[in-house]
Amino acid sequence: MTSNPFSAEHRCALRHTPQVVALAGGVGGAKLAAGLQAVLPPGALTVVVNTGDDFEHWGLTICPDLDTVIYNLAGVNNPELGWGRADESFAVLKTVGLLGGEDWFRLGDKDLAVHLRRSEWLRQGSSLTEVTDRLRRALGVPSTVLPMSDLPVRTLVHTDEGDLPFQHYFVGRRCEPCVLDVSFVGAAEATLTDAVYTALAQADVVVFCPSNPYLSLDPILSVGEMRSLLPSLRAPKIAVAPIVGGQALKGPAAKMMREMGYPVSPVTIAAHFDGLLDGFVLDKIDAAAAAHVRMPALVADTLMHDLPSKAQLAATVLEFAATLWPVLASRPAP
Ligand code: FO1
Repeated sequence: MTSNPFSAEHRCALRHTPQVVALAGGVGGAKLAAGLQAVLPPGALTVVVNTGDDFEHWGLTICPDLDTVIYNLAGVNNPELGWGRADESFAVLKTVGLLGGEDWFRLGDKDLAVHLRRSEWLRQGSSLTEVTDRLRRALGVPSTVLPMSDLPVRTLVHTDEGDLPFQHYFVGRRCEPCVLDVSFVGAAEATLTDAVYTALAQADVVVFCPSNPYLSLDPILSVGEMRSLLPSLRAPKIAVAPIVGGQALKGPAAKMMREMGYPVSPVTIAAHFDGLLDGFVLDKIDAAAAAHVRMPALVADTLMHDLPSKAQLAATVLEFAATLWPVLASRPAP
């Protein structure tokens, strides 16, 4: 892997270690984050993570997307499931089930240790930002991982069967109910942390990872002044389409798009983030759609099946972003 993915020309233009911020949800976001970490110098990447999926379970605070990102960046993730840890056991889950407890959400034993420690630290008064930093350091992750807010924001899925808290829709009901809309409870009160604000203000590139736009990236955009801050940044903001060849890379994004009446196309994703992006990356299978994206678009191989392909996509996205630096350089600092 390279330690600086930018071309000599762009390295000279920058004159400092590049700072990259990635906005990410769970599986798809974590994959590209791992690729970005692989091609950037240590400490150059900050991942701002969706916490709309968080919930209280077994009396513990569970933060699935934060954990998925940390496990991927630490290389201890379960690549088959996309969530949880590799070489996991489920003895506690099985025993809780035998004792009549809730076992629909599959918490593994090693994973459970993370929830225990996080909940303990939160009870002692640490912020989610501080706790997340302790966890990523303990797992040897060189990148900064930040929750989108320290205040609770909870994704609520409005379906034809009523309103469902995110994990009840996603895991409990396996995304079966028809989605009418999505809202983020607590978003109006939530604020950006100093850490998120500073990372964005200092960023040279902001990447919208190929995460579900409605369930993973919209919660991040719902926090505080995020939507007004992004357009004021000098850093190019580049999204990678999570829809490839009419299908979602993972999860219910394509099904939700059909249910909400949108064409299942990367063009819909680009339009969804209209006004927030400076560039858009879509897969080569969707090359014909690039002409319908109303911003600079790059066609690339976006499938990430191993670390080299994650790193290759990361390098491609960063080099594309660097081509936009001269265009955006005249913007005033936020
Ligand atoms: N997803 C599932 O589909 N089933 C599970 O039982 C499950 C357990 C689980 C435990 C810890 C964790 O960090 C994630 C877990 N996930 C599970 C994924 C979770 O629902 C995520 O919120 C989604 O992957 C969306 O990003």
